[in-house]
Amino acid sequence: MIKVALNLFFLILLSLTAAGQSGPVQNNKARVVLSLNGKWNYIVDPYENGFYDYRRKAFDASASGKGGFFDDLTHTDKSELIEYNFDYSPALNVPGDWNSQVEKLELYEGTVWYRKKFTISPNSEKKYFLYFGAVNYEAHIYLNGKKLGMHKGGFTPFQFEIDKHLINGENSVVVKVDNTRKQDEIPTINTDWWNYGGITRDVFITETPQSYIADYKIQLSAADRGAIEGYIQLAGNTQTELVKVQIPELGISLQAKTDASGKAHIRIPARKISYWSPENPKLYGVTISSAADQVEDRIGFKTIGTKGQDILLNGKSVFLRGISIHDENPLLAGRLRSEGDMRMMLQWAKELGCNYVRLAHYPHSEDMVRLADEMGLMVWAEVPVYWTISWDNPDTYNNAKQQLTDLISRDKNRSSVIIWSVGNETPLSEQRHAFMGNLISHARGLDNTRLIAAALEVHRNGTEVIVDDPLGEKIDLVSFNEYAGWYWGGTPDEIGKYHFNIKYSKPVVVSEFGADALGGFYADDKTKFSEEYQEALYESQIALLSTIKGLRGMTPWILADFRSPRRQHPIYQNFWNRKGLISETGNKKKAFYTLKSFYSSKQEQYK
Ligand code: GCB
Repeated sequence: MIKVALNLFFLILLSLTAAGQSGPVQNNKARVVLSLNGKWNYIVDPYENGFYDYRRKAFDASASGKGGFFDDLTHTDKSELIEYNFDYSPALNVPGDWNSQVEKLELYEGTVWYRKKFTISPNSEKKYFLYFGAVNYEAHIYLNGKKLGMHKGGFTPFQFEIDKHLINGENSVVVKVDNTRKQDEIPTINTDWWNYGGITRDVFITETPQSYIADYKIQLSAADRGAIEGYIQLAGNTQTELVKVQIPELGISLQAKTDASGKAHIRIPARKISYWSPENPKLYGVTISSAADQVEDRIGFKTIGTKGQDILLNGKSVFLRGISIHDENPLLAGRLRSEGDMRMMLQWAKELGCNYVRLAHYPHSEDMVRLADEMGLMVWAEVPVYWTISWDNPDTYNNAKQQLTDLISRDKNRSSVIIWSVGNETPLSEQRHAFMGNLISHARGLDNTRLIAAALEVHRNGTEVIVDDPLGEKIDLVSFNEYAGWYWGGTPDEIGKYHFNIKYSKPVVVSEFGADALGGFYADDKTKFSEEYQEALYESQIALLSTIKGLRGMTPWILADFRSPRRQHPIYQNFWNRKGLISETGNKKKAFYTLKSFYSSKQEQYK
């Protein structure tokens, strides 16, 4: 009864939130006219003095809409009272988190104001958007003192149309960024990663014609490898018009007519496609054009599916030789800032023998996913529905759904993405099943060309490790995190006594196992935090997991050490989660080679 009521409630919610949501222009970077990356002046504002008056009323909601730091004032009259000044304030690099740039902000959680001045000569025939790749977590955006809007969610892009607010000449953009953790948000207060605050990804201004290509999906049909399918969506002054898709290398040039809503569905028979795979990361140049607009992309074509306990990439059974990765540079702590940082991480995964990466636990940047396309790494992409979130709160659900929508919308043309994951280690309850179940249906509704998964938990009964979660019915893979030999189950030599009882006959892709090891700390294989312990654990885990008949992949935890306030041992951890196979100085630990050798045998087996 409760279940039915909850489902009904979520259904109503789904229909209420579906309307009017539109993400950023597809492939935004291909259209940049002005990058706002670089130095931004900042003011740390722990009491939110620049946002609320002394009665705690928001300035931007007052009758004048003025009074906050977003006015970006400087003294013009010596008798004026102004208690801030961006011009004389220090600067932070954007993209970049504040924690790793300013020592006193290392542990800061709260509000920081950012200000950037830029000059532009807008063309009245064009449209302009102010685009943010990601801001963690809550952002209030103002242009020339006017509020453009607010965005929540630290890892997904958003944009505002700014034609009406742009000035010919100097403009000021002010962003209030608040990374305070809150129970009802996504993620919630408790995570095992650093809560890096700030404008962590690119900011730019995009220019388009009045009628512009807002979105497109151009992918191989899930059902037919001989057809490219998808749509083109125009926006702005849309009317029925002809749009075109060209893929010169495949001899494709297709015209289609948009309907009254500006959308044209396409289906293109395509023979002789060189299918995308890790061995052959072939990307085709694709041009999408309308009467007024044109966008270029590079897209690979593949299918992914399951049959029994097999995962089929382009119809062929594959083993996912993976590793989990956080969006963090171990060498220069902080979020990955540039293509070089990202390439380093993915190159390490390649050296490990990977054909697959789990981009945990939240959307990584679009650039990372594009690099995976290019470098030939399949991707598990995830939203931060992590641990114990507020399952009963409709706002929390809407937030999770929006983040999932934005992730899928952004990366739906990326050939590397094979899996959308709706969450990690969420505890069993009716409310959680409804919440996650609805996210799964939502993801399927948005994209039928990828697998849907979630990292589940195991439960134990003696030496039996049980995977029995109602979500298992709804997802395509059996994926679980399992820490035998670390959080439970004794030392690595004792792992062998366990066996699995998995309720679902689907491909098994183990989403995590691992052990902390301080790089360069050598001891015996029973000494926690030593490289030998981690190495022995990898050997025993690989032996244990190999007993699972349907094992088709894994992403051990994790490629590189990463920072986490939960990890406090003063000798071994110092705020670092040490489960990396690579240390924070970039050294490969012993277990790196254990996994590498297992992957090389799997590569041989699945040739
Ligand atoms: C997990 C979590 C991951 C943690 C890891 C750990 O199960 O999914 O976010 O970092 O364990 O090291 O405990």
